[in-house]
Amino acid sequence: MIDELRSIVGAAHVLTDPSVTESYAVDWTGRFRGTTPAVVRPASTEEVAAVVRVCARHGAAIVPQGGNTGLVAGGIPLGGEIVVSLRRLDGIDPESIDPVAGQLTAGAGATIADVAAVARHAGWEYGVDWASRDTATVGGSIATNAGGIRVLRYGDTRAQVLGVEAVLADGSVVSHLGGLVKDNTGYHLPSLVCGSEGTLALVTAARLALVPRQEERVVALLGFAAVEAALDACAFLRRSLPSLDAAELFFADGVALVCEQLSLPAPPVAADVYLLVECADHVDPSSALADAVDRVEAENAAVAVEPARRSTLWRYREDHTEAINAIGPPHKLDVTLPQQELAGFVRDVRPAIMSVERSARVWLFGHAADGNLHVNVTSVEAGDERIDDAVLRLVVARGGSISAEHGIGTAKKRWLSLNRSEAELRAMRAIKSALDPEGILNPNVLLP
Ligand code: 2HG
Ligand code: ZN
Repeated sequence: MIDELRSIVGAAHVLTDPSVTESYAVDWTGRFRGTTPAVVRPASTEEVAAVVRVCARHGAAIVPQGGNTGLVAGGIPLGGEIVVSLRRLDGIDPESIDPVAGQLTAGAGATIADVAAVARHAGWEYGVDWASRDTATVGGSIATNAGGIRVLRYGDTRAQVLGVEAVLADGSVVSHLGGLVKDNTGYHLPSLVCGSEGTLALVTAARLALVPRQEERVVALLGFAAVEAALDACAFLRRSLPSLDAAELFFADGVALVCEQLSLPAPPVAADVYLLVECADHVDPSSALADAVDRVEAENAAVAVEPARRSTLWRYREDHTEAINAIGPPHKLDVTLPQQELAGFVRDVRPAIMSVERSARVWLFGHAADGNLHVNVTSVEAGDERIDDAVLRLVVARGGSISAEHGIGTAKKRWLSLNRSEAELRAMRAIKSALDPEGILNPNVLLP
């Protein structure tokens, strides 16, 4: 089989040496490690289709992989699968850019930063963004229906995807890249593929909707004494600022860790609870933001307009993931709560974890306007699922979801039934077996 794969993509693009395949077989955090007989790196949709056909004929399971920035082990060969890396499909055809409609077609391997740069050049922007933008790929973002920092304004990845080209489990190709905004012709395969975590198809390209470019930006870091005050402020800013682009929540201990691990100076604002907000508009949003900030109960605030100063403030939030990983692979629990439950959850989650494992260190940060909290737990065994169990049950007891934006992967599939009824799981399994009857596409993720 390996020889057949070599004849499709070229010998140089079938990696079998374990010292080379290793980086494809371990997740970004280092918590999940698998093995693979081969990493295959096709460069076109036709090559992906041919690779899938060979794997299907041999009954070999496939794990599709993009930038390998996923946080739930959805792209790691934990069952010894073949890894199909889509990174070489990284083109954004200039011909595909429609500056009138505000759309482009990107290959699955193009990074989120690539899409953003091309969009900006065409006078538009890409509406989703998050810290791993330079590595995370379009294909991975569709597979996970990634969220990020601008969901409050533009929605998640699914909301940007007008069409996809994808290879199905039998090697056939579905391609719907016309970009019609209104196209009511039956089942919407792009929506189905979004969030399917590589279990239904391998996305090879996507038609993406862009959003108007907002030239003028301002960032404010606000400090609060309590999470309730920060969340009230967030709600007020959402109501009063149509230009609100991001609203991120984090805490003093996380900021101290970021400063320590990444050698940053202390932030200009000292507080127990932080809200970082960004506004973007065609006209300078600074005074609108300043007026609104005057009316919330912030203890103190720092404002940045210049790009370099804006990114300095953002680092206190965006560097959490890296700083936490620097002290050891964390358990990552990416959850959503109903807005009314978020403050109570923040209060309860730490004691709930400590009651399971007293050595645990708990780091909280997230996307305030989406009710999305990232609960990271360090100083516990990688395999100690009691931690995950305690957090996820608390989330569900408060009416929340066990995955907000990272997906289920293998890390959370044990708990999927906390959020999905037997009838829903049956429907999901029926879809899976209709599209992948032999179960070769990412067989170890999502469905328990
Ligand atoms: C973020 O919001 C990402 O920064 C990563 O979703 C979250 O590291 C995490 O747990
Ligand atoms: Zn996030």
